[in-house]
Amino acid sequence: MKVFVPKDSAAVSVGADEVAELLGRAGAQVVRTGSRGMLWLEPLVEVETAAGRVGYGPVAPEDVDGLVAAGLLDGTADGLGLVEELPWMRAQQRLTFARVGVVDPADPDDHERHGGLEGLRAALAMDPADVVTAVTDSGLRGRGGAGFPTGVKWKTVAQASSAVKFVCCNADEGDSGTFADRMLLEGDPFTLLCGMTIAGYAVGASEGYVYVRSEYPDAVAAVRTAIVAARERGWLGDSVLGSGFAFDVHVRVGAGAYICGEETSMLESLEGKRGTVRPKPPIPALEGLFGRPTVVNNVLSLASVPTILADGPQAYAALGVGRSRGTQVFQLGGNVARGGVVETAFGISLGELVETFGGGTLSGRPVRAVQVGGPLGAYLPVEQFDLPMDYEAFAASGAMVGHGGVVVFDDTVDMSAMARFAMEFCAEESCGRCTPCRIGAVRGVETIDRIRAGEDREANLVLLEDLCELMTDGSLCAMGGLTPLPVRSAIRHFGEDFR
Ligand code: FMN
Repeated sequence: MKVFVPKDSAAVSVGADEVAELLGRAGAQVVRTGSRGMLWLEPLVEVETAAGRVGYGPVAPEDVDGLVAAGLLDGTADGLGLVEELPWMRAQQRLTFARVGVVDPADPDDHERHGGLEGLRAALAMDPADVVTAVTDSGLRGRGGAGFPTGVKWKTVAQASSAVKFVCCNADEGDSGTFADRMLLEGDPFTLLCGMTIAGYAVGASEGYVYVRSEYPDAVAAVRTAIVAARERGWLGDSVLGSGFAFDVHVRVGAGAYICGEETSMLESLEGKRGTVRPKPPIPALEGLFGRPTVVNNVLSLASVPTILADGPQAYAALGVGRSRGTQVFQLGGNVARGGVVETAFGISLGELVETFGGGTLSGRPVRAVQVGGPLGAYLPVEQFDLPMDYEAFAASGAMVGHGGVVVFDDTVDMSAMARFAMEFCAEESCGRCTPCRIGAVRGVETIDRIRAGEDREANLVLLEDLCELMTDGSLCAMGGLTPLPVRSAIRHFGEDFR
């Protein structure tokens, strides 16, 4: 009987490799997969049975002998039951993550058996312009943070006249509390390659780059392995799936700068230069990598495209609310009882994510604040838990959905310290190209320090608000432009921590 053990680095960090080895020695046919995203259950071992996969977790190395003696290898030992039936899984709509935790990410046959090529096949049978239209009709918006409509971006690149165009996948994933890109790269890299190939076909590009942060060595290895296998299969190369369309993908590894996730810095870095922000215009869609028209999309945006092409844009667009269509892969982290990945249609409330899926705090203390959208996202109090996960609803509340990271804090958090951290982070990570970000963040730390020390508090709060306004309006990119979001939200919702 097949036994599945994640090779995902989150699972490995809590002993999955040892568990896999011990199960192998006990006679199991071990298949290494990605993680289902129920991180509190890792290492989660799954056993194939006639009824489906039965789960056991978390399994520590010292648990293996006992579980095997109790019947784990044929799924009869007492465990969690069928993994697909667990409430956490049943309540989700896994489209982008459909195969993550299910397939062996290094095995192209497994990918194909699980329907992984359907989207690419469908796209190659269409006119490239129709592929762009399908992505537009799906309502897909960039999952990297800004939520820009993917179809509009692709149309701009498709209509640009150039013999050379590129598709660049942004896998820098620098936002604190986000890990869905990594889990997709490690757990289902062929889906990303298919998404990039579809993008290339749609816009007329023949080369793609995946820009991965250096902190993700396992993801880098997984994508490289998948590229080699895809080339051998003819899924990449001179004639993708025999269509005559040529496309290849390369991996480039970053060097640890948060700003290199900003798309123009990423392009500079890809060109071998120091990652600093380029002024826009020109936009990357017209003058991107090496000055050529370039699609820059996040991992999750590109990895959502195959399912859109396979099932049709209407099926995707049928999910969600308002202008936030389809599903988002939310990531629960911080002080949360059940951390992990929740892929669900837009419109779920923040409270459902934190309480129903997350189970409240890990510490057991009351939730006080939640930061949504990475280090540049707003802090929200529990009074805002009925806010739907929707780009527009969040913007109207002075917050942002961003890359879908949700970081939970209990009532021991000092929000003036978190506001200070936002400015400190910006000062540390600013590329230095523009003054509001480079100098403003340093002045922001100093001002918050004075407020925290009780020096001229009211005057310094006014000064801080002035500084936030200047950074928002005057920064070259969203690094300095969004840093005021966590600062202002902390003051607005948790003003008592500044007094
Ligand atoms: N987008 C990402 O996909 N990954 C990142 O790590 C990332 N980091 C960013 C960091 C900063 C400071 C800023 C301002 C933006 C960042 N972005 C990141 C957003 C990108 O600039 C860009 O909007 C995105 O890659 C476009 O792809 P999408 O439309 O598919 O979201």
